[in-house]
Amino acid sequence: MRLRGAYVLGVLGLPLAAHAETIFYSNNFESGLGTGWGTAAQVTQHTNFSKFVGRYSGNQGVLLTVAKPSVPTPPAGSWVEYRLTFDFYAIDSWDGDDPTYGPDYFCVSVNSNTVFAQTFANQHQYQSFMPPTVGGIDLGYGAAFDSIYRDITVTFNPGTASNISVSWYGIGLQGIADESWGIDNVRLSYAVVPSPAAGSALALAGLAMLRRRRH
Ligand SMILES: [Ca+2]
Ligand SMILES: [Ca+2]
Ligand SMILES: [Ca+2]
Repeated sequence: MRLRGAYVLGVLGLPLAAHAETIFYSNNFESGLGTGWGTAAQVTQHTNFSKFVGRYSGNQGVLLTVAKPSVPTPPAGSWVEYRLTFDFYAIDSWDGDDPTYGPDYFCVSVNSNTVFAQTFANQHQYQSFMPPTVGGIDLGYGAAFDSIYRDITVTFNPGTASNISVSWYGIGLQGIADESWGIDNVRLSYAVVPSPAAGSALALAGLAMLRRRRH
């Protein structure tokens, strides 16, 4: 519940407009991977997707590790909220919640805590996540439909670790010719926001908006 509320807040820009956001990692991969990526990471180029990290299938995943920035001590009544934003490319015949061929999950964890776990479909509407920014249409690779989801935003608590390790991974996908994915435009940021007591009211408001959007 908190996850979806947080996501909608990011989409609607409510706290982003009110509180300055400091970006401490940003990469569109047009100049390559850069540092911090695990050995499975690779950059692929495609006309309709630009350069991105991918493609992956099956239960494969990719890891990014970034040093946790030193952040200012928040004033009383505030706390530091960390955010991960990225674009997700769902490529070819993802089955979403289909009982026979699914479920096909795409997930994200930060420092081993799952912060995103949603099903995606390209052949029908049966998925847990909201509709794509682009698609489903055939954008490339196999003839099956593909989808682009821009600016997926999740909030997370990095805990006391000195690094922030982000893992993106699929669960239950078939081979790369059938179902694959990539990520692009990855950003990590933080913002000083009202303390959880004040923030939870905003999150509930965001959740209510999401429910209206989905119906
Ligand atoms: Ca790119
Ligand atoms: Ca499948
Ligand atoms: Ca395709």
